[in-house]
Amino acid sequence: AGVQRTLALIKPDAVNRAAEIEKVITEEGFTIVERRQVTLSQADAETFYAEHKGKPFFETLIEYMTSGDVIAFILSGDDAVARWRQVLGPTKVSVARQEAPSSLRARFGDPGNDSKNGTHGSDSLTSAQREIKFFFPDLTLEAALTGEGAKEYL
Ligand code: DAT
Ligand code: MG
Repeated sequence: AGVQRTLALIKPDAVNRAAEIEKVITEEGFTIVERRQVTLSQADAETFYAEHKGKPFFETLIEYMTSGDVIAFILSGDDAVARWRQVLGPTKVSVARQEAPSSLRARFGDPGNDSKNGTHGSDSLTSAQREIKFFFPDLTLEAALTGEGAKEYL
């Protein structure tokens, strides 16, 4: 897939363990291109997760994402989008603990709540571009690009 950029998040209740998570990021061979700690407003969180509006977990998710600061990263690396998703493990913490016990969601998610999985990663190059622009709107276009065929996604 070549070198790509993806958007990673440390969600509010995992921010106090950011150092451990950043260690995994670098040990897994990703380069941290940009890092920014922000508080999401209700509107920000609803925009970021717009695809999930109307789902039964939406309100819990928005409440969680606005309960404290998040840390956003642009990660760069070979096949970064898919590889970062692999490091995260399955969406649900309960499933991650069963199927991928060494994954970030198994290690840093809240086992009592499948919404509180502690970390995020873009699910495609298209999502990565949208999410990088969302968290880093001031970057130049070139700095926000992700993937060899990035222009196709603009
Ligand atoms: P992912 O974050 O793996 O891309 P997603 O986009 O389907 O997963 O959902 C976004 C977030 O919403 C997810 O990280 C946690 C929460 N969520 C998803 N499905 C859920 C469910 N069935 N129950 C509770 N929370 C859920
Ligand atoms: Mg998703």
